[in-house]
Amino acid sequence: MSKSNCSDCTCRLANEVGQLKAIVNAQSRTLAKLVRQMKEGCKKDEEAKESTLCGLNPCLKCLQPDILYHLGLNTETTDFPKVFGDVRFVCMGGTPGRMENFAYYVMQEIGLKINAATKLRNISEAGQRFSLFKVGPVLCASHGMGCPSISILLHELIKMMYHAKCKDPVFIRIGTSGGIGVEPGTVIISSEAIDGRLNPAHEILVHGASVQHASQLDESLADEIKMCHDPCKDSYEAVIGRTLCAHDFYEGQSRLDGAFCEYTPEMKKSYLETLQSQQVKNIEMESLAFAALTSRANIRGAVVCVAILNRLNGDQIKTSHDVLSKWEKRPQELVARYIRKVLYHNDDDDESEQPEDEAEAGAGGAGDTQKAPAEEAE
Ligand code: R2B
Ligand code: URA
Repeated sequence: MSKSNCSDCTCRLANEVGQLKAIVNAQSRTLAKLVRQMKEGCKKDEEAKESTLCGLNPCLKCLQPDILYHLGLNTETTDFPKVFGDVRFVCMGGTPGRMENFAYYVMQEIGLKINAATKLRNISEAGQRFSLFKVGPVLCASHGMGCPSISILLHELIKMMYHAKCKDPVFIRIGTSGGIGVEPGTVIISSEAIDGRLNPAHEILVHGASVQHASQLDESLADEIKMCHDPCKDSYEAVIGRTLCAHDFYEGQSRLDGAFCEYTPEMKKSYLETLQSQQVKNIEMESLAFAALTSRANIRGAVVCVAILNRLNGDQIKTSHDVLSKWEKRPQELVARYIRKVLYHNDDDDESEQPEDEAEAGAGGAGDTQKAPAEEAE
């Protein structure tokens, strides 16, 4: 055997030993946790009887089965508590591809692994509308564009949390936006969502009448995510500010480059300057529905978006694809750090769950990651 073959082989063996070590470590952590739970008289199982969501449709319990049509799932063919009962974070973003990448990224960041030959499965493939991936306690979903689209997804994800009896799930939207007076590439964590009239409410028409739902976001969650930004190490800024949610990309955001435009550049300038004077930091298209629906259900919610241009300087997005994809990772990075922190540093009972180093964090819940999407959601 040549020298280089031999060192390749040693290297592969060392890798495999490392991976096995990680799996054994993760299993002993899980075992220790289970023993602790048994000692506590299965208190956790008792607590898991209902979800913590509030204000939901009282008829939900009568729907047998409940069909989550756009997710391609129903309560008869999927055991929701078993498959989704451990979900603690629901992350959503515009496109299926971005959310699939985020699922792999978060998997690595929270130290989970799947077999190299296995792929994460899109659990919602049958619905043909949204993509949905599960990585241990993290669900990653794509929501499409605009409030009607994210609203359908949220109704079905909230029902999923209810049927699965999830406890205090945190919902986070990660996305892109147009900045107002901020350097492109800045990450904006929304303090609240407002509409084009600067009202903090999501208006829907029910039976032809206007119904307004408050669009507040969880302030402490915004602060916790902001704290995951390191101004010394991160090469970009992260700020907390108000987010204007428009129902359109062009006229609704006062662009001059849409197919139609019935206002002047001066009117646009004046509107955007008014927004800036009212601490609006960015414009996007989903935060109103996201904030309204999560807060109605008593779910802590946050919106974390990168600004891909400064709207005070123009309308068209001229930044290269490569730079845009680098910027799009910034909200993902902060949110993954937040999730990692909650999972490994906040649980007072969980010293043993902390990853000792990157390799050992690797196997925590690997089987879980593989099974939930690939097998249990069938
Ligand atoms: C941000 O980007 C999309 C429009 O390009 C929209 O979904 C949003 O909120
Ligand atoms: N998304 C928006 O909704 N607006 C922008 O200007 C950029 C991204």
